[in-house]
Amino acid sequence: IDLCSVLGGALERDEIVPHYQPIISLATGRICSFEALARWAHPELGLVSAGHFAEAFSNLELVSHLGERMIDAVTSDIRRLRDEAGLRLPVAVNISAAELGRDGFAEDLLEILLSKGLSPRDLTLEATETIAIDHGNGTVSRTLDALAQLGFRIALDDFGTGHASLIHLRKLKAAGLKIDMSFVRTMLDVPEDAEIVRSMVALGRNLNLSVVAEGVETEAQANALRACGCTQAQGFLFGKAIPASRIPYAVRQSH
Ligand code: G
Ligand code: G
Ligand code: MN
Ligand code: NA
Repeated sequence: IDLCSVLGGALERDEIVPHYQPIISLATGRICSFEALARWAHPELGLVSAGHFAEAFSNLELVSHLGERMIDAVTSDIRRLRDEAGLRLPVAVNISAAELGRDGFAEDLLEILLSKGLSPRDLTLEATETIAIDHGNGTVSRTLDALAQLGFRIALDDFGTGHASLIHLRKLKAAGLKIDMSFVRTMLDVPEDAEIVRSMVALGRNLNLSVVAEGVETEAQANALRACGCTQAQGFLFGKAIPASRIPYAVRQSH
C-alpha cells in the first residue's frame, strides 16, 4: 500500500489525533507538562502510533499537513483544558524540518495561538538537531530566530544522537533538551553511558536549559536520573500517551 496516499486520506477524514504523554517532575512525581504525539484513529485497526507511519514524515507535503492538523488540535485541547478543568500546563509538539522551512511559519503559529486566547508560552516546540542543518536558503534559521523572538520555547529532541549536538543548542536558541532514551536504557549497565547522562544534565543546568530524560521505564532509572540532578522525566514508568479527555484525571492523580 502507498502509505502517503493512505495517510493523506486519514488527514482529510480527521483521523489523525494528538495523544499526550506526561512529563513529570522527578522531585515530586507531579505531571508538569505533556508531549503531544500523533496517533491515527483507524476505523478498523484502532489506534496506530506515529512510529508506524514515520516514513510519511519525510514527505514534505504530508508532514506539513500533519503538523497543521496537530497544532490545530493541540491548541484546541489546551484551550478546552483551561476552560473546563482550569488546567494550565505547557504542551510540547514535535516540529519537522519541513514546517521550519516554510516562510511565515512562526507568525502563523503565533496567530493561531492568539486566535484561541493562548500565548507562545503554552507550547514547547520539539525539534531534532537535523533541523538545524539548513540545506536551502536560510529559511530554517530565520524561522528559528523568529520563533525565539516571539517567545516560543524550543527543546532539542533526541539529544545526544545527532552530530554536533552542542552547536545546535546555540543555533536553535534552545530553551531545553531531551536526553535520548538510548542513554537512559543503558545507563544502569554501562558506566560510560551514566557518565554521558551526568554530563548532559550538567551541561543543561550550566546553560540554564530545562532537561527531560526520555524513555524512563523503571524506578531504578528514575532514581539514577534523580541522583544525576535531572529534574524532569518522561516514559512508560509514568505513563503512555493518553487522549486529552483523560488529562484532568491523570494530573489530579499525580498531585
Ligand atoms: O509515539 P511514537 O513512538 O509512535 O512516535 C514515533 C516518532 O514519531 C517519534 O520520534 C516522534 O517524535 C514522532 N512524532 C510523533 N508525533 C509527531 C508529530 O506530530 N509531528 C512530527 N513531526 N513527529 C511526530
Ligand atoms: O522522538 P520522540 O522523543 O519525539 O518520540 C517519543 C517516542 O518515544 C514516542 O513514540 C513514545 O511512544 C516513545 N516512548 C515514550 N516513552 C517511552 C518509554 O518509556 N519506552 C519506550 N521504549 N518508548 C517510549
Ligand atoms: Mn519528541
Ligand atoms: Na526524543
